[in-house]
Amino acid sequence: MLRYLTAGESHGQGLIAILEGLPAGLKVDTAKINQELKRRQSGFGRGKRMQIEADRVEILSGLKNNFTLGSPVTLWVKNKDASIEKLHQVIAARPGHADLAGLLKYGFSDIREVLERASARSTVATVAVGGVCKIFLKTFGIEISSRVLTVGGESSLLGIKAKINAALKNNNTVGGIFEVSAKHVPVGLGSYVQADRRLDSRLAAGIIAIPGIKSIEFGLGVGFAASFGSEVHDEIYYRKGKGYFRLTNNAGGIEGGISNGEEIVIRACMKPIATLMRPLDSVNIKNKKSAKAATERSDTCVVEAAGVVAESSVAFVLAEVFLEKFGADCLKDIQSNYRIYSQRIG
Ligand code: EPS
Repeated sequence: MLRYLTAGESHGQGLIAILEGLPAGLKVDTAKINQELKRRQSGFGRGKRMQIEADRVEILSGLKNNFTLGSPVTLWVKNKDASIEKLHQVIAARPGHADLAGLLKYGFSDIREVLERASARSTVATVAVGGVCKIFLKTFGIEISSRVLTVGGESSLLGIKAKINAALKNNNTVGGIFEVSAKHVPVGLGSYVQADRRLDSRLAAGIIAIPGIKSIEFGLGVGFAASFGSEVHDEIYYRKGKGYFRLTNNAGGIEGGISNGEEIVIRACMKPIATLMRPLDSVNIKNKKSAKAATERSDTCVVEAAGVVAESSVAFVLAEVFLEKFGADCLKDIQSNYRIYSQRIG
């Protein structure tokens, strides 16, 4: 079983993840994980915190001479801004953030106690975990990427930049849609036999857990709702040497909760960041009088970064189902199981 836990506050000492269940014998290059962390920090519309931090991972356990031991891998990313004890109180909840529900749920008297962990800074740990999973998947030729499709309804690069600039100028924020795809995923990962074994349900759970994600679709997605069956199902062909193949991929690489050998294609919507420098109406939690929501240093647009985080969520789930199918202790055993399976299915 592949699993992980993360910990850390936005302005605490740093972010940590313990990833357990990787096979022994995998070479882990930390430079590759750092590349992913850097990608997460990038993108047009990122805020000032990204100029302060230069996220870099340190691996504290689970490796010897850069090879996994099969023991838990501890990933540590230090925060440069670790000012948690000195930061001011927050007393007017931001609409759209975890602030109010979190405050009431945990019985706090300062919204700061909520936002420190609810912050999307926690996705540093998600991306560190995803970075390791990507290294594992690459061993089998599986590659995951993402791209921004729209921001504020605009799809051209110029339109997207203009939208983000307008948001920046007006102290506003803007969301959008990104697409994640996974190439060379073998047929047969996940299963229809139980709800929690379906590949699409597991991928959806991973992506919707990223702060700010409001919708998700696979392949043609909502487009299925406007079509006849004959127009949208991916017809099946076979050619000797090539095996089974399709000419279309409306299913987005998953049928019946199982990967079907085509590219996995997922799109998700990231809402505009809830921290607005032109704050919305809220309530002072001390005296219950109307107040403008708290303002904090934040980002204008994080759709590109959210795509990078989603790649990590996809990488984790694909590594998890891959290990379930092909074994989990020793990389060489997994490689040999994978070879035998590939020969069987042709
Ligand atoms: C983030 C770090 C945060 C925010 C952002 C994500 O840094 P700070 O709050 O110190 O400026 O930029 O947080 C949020 C979007 C949020 O809702 O809390 C990061 O590292 O991704």
